[in-house]
Amino acid sequence: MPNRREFIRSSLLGLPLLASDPRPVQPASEAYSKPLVVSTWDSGIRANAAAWKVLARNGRALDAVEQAAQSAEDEVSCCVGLQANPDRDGKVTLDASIMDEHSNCGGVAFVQRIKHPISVARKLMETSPHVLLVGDGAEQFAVENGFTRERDKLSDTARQAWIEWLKKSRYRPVVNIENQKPRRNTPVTPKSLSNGKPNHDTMGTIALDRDGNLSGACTTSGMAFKVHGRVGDSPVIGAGLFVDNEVGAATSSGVGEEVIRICGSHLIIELMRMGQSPERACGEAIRRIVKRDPENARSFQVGFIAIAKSGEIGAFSIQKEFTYSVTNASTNRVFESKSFF
Ligand code: SD4
Repeated sequence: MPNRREFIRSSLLGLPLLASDPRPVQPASEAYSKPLVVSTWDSGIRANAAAWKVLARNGRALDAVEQAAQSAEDEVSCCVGLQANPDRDGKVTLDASIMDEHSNCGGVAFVQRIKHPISVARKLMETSPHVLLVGDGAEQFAVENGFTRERDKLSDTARQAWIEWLKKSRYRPVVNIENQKPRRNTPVTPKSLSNGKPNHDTMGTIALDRDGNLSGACTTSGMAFKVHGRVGDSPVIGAGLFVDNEVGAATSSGVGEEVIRICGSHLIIELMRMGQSPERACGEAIRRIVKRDPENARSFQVGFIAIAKSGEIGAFSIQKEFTYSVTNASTNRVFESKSFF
């Protein structure tokens, strides 16, 4: 079992982080020591590794979450970024947002051919008076700021998936998720999950750094085969991402329209401000979504994760099998959240 120093060293060297550590697991409702990073899904464990390189050197949570999002955007086998599934017209369109400990925030939506929308969002946040740019304007802003326009080309896997989808051309959100069957409230080893091809489209990452500051980032290709021009929750501050440095940080994955309707991430932070635990607040947000349309709620997934200023974390989803990854100096685990159904 690696000790803390080995763990940090292996992380810094970019080695695979621990996978099957048999230590008893801290329940999600307990506070984790800082620095700490939590990402959506089991592929979040790789995003966390990128974030950890920053956090382990006492870096800023903002830099850590940007690194996590960039690593997801880079990953060829991932479902985020330019290699992801396209919309129904065969175009990959990306959304991203970022928020720091001072409530600075930035988002870009409906961006094509830009590899790191998360960094365009950060650039927007840091250099302009605006918080959200879309489409051509966002791309123009990116190019003016030194980002390269990539080739307009689908990955082979995405092209195959799109061709398959065109046979029926029916838009229906896929409920889950990554092909794995973790037991409820037990840790899941990333190794045991890696055979499954992920079919989620979003990486949300929230972090608490050694100084006690919170930040978050959310990056997505959006729902696969969506209508051209559709934008989900991920670039919308308060929906797919929200950070309040006095309270906590929250982010989401799943059907963005449902998250936008309840201003999900903002709602969670406000419930936490009123004293609810991160898990309870995530659960309340999920209940509001389900309550609006209980019958339909069985057919789609939404999952939230949250970190409190204290280091307590929580998650909740509509359906089973929403997983999230937690990394700090003593933990590097994937958990399955509690779920409504
Ligand atoms: C969206 N929330 O665009 C994103 C999609 C997602 O796993 O999370 N997929 O609505």
